[in-house]
Amino acid sequence: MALFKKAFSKLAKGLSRTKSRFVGGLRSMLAGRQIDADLLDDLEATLIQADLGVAAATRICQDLQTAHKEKHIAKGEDVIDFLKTELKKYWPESDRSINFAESGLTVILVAGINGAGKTTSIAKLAWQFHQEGKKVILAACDTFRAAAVEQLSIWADRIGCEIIKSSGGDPAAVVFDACDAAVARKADVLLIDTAGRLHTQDNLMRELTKIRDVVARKIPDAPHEVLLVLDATTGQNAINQAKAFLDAIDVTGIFLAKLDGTAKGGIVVAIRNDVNLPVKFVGLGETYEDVEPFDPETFVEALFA
Ligand SMILES: Nc1nc2c(ncn2[C@@H]2O[C@H](COP(=O)(O)OP(=O)(O)OP(=O)(O)O)[C@@H](O)[C@H]2O)c(=O)[nH]1
Ligand SMILES: [Mg+2]
Repeated sequence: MALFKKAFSKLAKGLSRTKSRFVGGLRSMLAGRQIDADLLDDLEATLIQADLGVAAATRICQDLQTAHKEKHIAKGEDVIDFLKTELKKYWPESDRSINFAESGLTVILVAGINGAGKTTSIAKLAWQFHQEGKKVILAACDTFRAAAVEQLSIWADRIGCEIIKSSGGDPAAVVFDACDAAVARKADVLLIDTAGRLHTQDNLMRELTKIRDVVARKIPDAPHEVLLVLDATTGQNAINQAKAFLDAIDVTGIFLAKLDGTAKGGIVVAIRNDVNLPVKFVGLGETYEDVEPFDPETFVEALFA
């Protein structure tokens, strides 16, 4: 319960922009109104504005119309409770957690476009696993910029975990070494940082596939998770990114960074609805503590609190 309260208040704070813009707007839009075609139009527009995506917005409005016809719901104010119940249904139980290896090393590959929040999100995961008593190793496979390796090293120092880097410029070689090191040192989790790339850059997407293949050859059943970091402030383009990365590296889940920086937290719903990928974690700030596992119950309650 204490854990729930902490997660709840962190999320509520992180979602404050979405809350004031989307939920605030929704409440005043619904107040004192009957459920009719006009209200349904306004609701659909509000949901689309909050980045839920057209498909999810349409689906929710259709379900609302049905619920109204069946007399489960009478007036505008009831729509909030209806939305809460509907939204909570979007994410199955299997969505919630990291798929850890049954025994031995768990490998998590992290990818995304430039500046999405990959390195920071890795620090957040590393810190969480470290708190749980796991031995964590980071692989600095963003070899494009010296500053990228430096950034990851600083996080590793702060968290107190090891980092594998190399002098060479080949990310596949770094990941090869990192897999060996993680096994030799009996690490529980290997987190792989990669360079940012646009989902439209074929050669760079192939490089990512290569990194993935090296991991798969070195460690049985690896990578256990392929997390795509999406910047919550990018809006619907995040959906296109997800589709392209899914094609290249079989993404298993989303780390949705910068949820604190957007007024359109509805993107969480669009990701589920439009790409059918689970959001596993949300980033809520710039320190390594600003992370929460994505739990729909807590998320929806915090959003409408
Ligand atoms: N407010 C907020 N800022 C974040 C969050 N996650 C990352 N950032 C910031 O976003 C910026 C980019 O983060 P990085 O982690 O360097 O992103 P990256 O994807 O590794 O970037 P490249 O390696 O250059 O492609 C930094 O200023 C971070 O502090 C978050 O959840 N909330
Ligand atoms: Mg980075």
